Amino acid sequence: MAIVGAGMSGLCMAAKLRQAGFDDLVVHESAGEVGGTWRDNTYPGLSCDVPARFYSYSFAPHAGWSRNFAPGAEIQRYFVGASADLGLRRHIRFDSEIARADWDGRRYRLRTTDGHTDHADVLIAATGILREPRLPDIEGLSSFAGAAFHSARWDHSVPLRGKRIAVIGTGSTGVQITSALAGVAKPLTLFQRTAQWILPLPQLPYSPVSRAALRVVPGLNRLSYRSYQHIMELVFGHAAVEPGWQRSAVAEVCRSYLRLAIRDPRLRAKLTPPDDPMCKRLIMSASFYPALRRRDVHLVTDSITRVEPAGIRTSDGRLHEVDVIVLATGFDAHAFLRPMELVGEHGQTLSDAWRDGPRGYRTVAVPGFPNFFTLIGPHSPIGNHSLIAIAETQADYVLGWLERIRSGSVSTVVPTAEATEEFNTALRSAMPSTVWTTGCDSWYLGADGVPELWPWTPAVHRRMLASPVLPHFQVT
Ligand code: NA7
Repeated sequence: MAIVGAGMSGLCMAAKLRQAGFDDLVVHESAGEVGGTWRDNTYPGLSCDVPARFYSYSFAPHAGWSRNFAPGAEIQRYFVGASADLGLRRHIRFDSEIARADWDGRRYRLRTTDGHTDHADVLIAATGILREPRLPDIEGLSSFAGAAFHSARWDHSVPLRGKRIAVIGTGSTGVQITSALAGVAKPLTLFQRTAQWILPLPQLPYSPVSRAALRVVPGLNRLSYRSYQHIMELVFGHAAVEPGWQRSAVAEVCRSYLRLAIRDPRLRAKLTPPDDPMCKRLIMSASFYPALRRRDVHLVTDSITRVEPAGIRTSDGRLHEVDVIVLATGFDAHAFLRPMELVGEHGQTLSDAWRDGPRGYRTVAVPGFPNFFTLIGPHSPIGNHSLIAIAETQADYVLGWLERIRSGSVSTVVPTAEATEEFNTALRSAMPSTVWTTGCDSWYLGADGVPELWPWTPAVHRRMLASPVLPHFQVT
């Protein structure tokens, strides 16, 4: 078995395989360490917007989280620790980037970017979604005389204290960076193209006593995980996909918070989003609005016309002179697997199969590509849910097929085009009830404007992946 990627989902799959007694597995990781996006993102203020007690593997609880929303560096340490504690590191081939995988009728022939070859009976893509930084197409960016870098490629050699810093982008990343650098930068200028709704969830430290209690009584950790899961599913799981009290409540909290936290009507007008709360991914922060109230933090809403050696020129003709430009402009969330090329039955490439956008069978498989599975694949339930919980559901499902392959009852398995079409039709017809179609642009939307998300609750995802529906597959 070959797993591509040793980020959160690749480690999850490897751990489940090891627990089930599979030993013949290799995890190909293009970088030199595990962790995926948590390894790559090291920007100031980075933390996860899903509660830490829920954003961890259910099979590897961690009592040591310092806060309710864990800092990025702690999460990265957790993955490195888990990869060692679960005995996964000997299965990981670091600096091994798969360039191509060809199905030869029986198995996949893998080729790495440095020319090595390998074979796998089963190929599992765990390549993540927020991997490829999206650089803005702003004229003159390369002419800037100071330091400019994407948030996921933070240049730690650049001094920040007392510098004039520009942050472009107001997604979760831009908001976290702004909150962290307010008071450090002199001044910090935030360039906002579209205002975003903010849910004021504060960062709260866990006391040493509560951490010790969870260490001594592991049941408390499980209880905590389940409680967070229940609350997240009850509120956000429903709010995003169907109108109801959950959606109204989240919207009301966001609107009231803006009203109460920003008293200056001009600033409030600038910060009022044109769309409904949660249409774009909801931002959790209790420190962003306070940061914007500072005199040394400026919010610019005039659009950027170009970058010049001295700074950023906006449409009102003003030049904002800065020393550092941070591009918090997000990721190409649709580059599933790419640039790796996958070749399936009859020489069909995945690029061809996905010419009109990534489509899969119930988030885990693709017709025409036998013995190939995806974790956090197309239309996975992302919303504001824990992707770890989603990956675990998918890994358990894949494991079910691998048990069949191990027992000899199955040698190849591939979903039928009909079942995949039927699933995608149902998915599309459920989309209008979701909040993502209420009129905004975001990384959730595919090239055709349809959200590439799961339009039902996470519980429906679990039910759909509880066990394989055999007529949906071609099996030999
Ligand atoms: P996001 O959420 O995709 O946000 C990107 C931000 O960058 C967003 O505010 C964009 O404005 C802005 N942007 C993008 N291109 C430009 C240009 N050319 N000019 C000005 N502003 C621009 O990425 P994040 O990294 O913050 O978060 C990604 C996910 O990581 C997040 O959802 C969590 O799941 C964790 P726009 O709104 O498009 O007008």
